[in-house]
Amino acid sequence: PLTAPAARGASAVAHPNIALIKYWGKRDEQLMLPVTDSLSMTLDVFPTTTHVRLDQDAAEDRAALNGEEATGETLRRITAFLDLVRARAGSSVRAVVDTRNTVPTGAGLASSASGFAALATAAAAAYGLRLDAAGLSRLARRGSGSASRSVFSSFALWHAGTGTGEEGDTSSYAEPVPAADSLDAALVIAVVNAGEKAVSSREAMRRTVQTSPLYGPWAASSRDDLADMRSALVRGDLKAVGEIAERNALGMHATMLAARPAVRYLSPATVTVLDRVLKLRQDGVLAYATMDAGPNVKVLCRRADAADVADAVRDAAGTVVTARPGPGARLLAEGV
Ligand code: 2P0
Repeated sequence: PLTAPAARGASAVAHPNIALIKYWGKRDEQLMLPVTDSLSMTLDVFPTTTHVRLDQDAAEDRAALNGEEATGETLRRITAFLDLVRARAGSSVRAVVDTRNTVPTGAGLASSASGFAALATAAAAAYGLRLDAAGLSRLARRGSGSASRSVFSSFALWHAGTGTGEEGDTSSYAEPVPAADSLDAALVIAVVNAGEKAVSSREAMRRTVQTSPLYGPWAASSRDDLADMRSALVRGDLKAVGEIAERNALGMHATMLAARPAVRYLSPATVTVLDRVLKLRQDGVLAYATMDAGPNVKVLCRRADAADVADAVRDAAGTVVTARPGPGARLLAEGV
């Protein structure tokens, strides 16, 4: 019909990020407000590309992940996110979402970070929301906390924010953090197991905050880690960056091991890779490990050492991929 507006759409790309200071625990699950600040490196590998097209005639949102129709919890999360965008845009029009991931989903390889950063960027454009980078980061946070950081390139700090309700929502977003140009960082990703995890990070965080006696002490020490990390990045001190990142990640895993019942993402192959990292250090190679909500290990090292680090861990891992600091979320096309 002549009255129907033209179909509106947009596509965007975003990359995963790996936290050097971890986000673990929410103080508000509805608004996705974290307990602590976190700090990450956006990667230059495993992009997610997402297209959002408004469909005037549709009664429900539809989504496809790598060509497969989304259902259940996955579709519910995407619809809930689009509802937020629609509420801000004053729209009730449904959308068709097509998303392509190059990283295994739900394996602790940050697929929800790149996924919701790309969805936020594309959906904001498709629904005509004009957001600055901080606004986009706040919006992406509502899809998945870690997505707030993937809006930015290289190193990003996600502020936990203060207060509750609107004050909390407004004050919790990510922004770029300065790092010395001389900082020479690569991340060797040892994919020990690309299968989907048994306990979602959302459930694991909840259980940790509610039951782990180690949670409070870790959150307190994480504040010190963050301050130390910021100054190490500015100095371009890769050794300090690695030491701080490794202790912060091991501490996070300690909090979940102490939860009741325990959450253990680390597998025998994870520990084998950790042994190799220790051996590399004994041999004089700067190499430090960090692990997220899964058994995979990401090894921070100098670019020139990445090939040696990859060789050292290859027999313990299925796949090894080397990443460097990568780009922020970006709109690819609008109006299509
Ligand atoms: C992080 N992780 O800082 C931490 C470290 C996993 C371990 O952010 O519930 O998918 O969607 O906000 O962001 C993974 O949790 O969780 C995560 P929700 P998310 O990268």
